[in-house]
Amino acid sequence: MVICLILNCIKILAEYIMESAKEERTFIMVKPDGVQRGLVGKIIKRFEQKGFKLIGLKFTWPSDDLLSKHYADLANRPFFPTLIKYMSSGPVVAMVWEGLNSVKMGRFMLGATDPKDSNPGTIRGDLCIQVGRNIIHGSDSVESAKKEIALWFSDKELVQWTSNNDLWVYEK
Ligand code: IDP
Ligand code: MG
Repeated sequence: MVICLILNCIKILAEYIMESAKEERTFIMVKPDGVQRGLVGKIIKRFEQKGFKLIGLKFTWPSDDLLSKHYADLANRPFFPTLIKYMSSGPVVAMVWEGLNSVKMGRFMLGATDPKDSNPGTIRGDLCIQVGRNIIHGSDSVESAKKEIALWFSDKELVQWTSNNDLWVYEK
């Protein structure tokens, strides 16, 4: 009786952990060159087809101030001024995608920072050539995803919804 109860508790806990893991979020942004080259639909389609759930979407022309905060970790790099100039040169599409391992898988889907090192089949590997025009951003860790989502979106802009797709994307 007691063993059954303990096993049931473990099962409930495991289910809870799994459900939380499915709620991992990543921040993905189509950069100004991706927008100008008409790649927004193609990029959104890849994340939809993978099975991730769209939680937030914003078409916006970011300020230097917002971009400097977004890329604060790179402030001392020699390419920082040109990076901010590039990223503020036009509108971007900022997105939040949710799903199991969305941060790690999102990075795989993007490919390497420098397109010359990105495998074919990845977004950068298929759709761009130079590191300074690499069309897309994706969070590099769960911690940075949380920071980036909070920087680009207010809580009200993130949509809670149930995707019927999830029944077929996940085992349970
Ligand atoms: P990531 O975008 O793959 O996370 P980071 O190292 O965080 O790569 O760099 C942020 C962005 O800065 C890159 O996506 C790219 O646009 C730009 N960048 C990185 N390294 C260079 C470089 O050596 N020259 C020019 N731009 C660079
Ligand atoms: Mg980065």
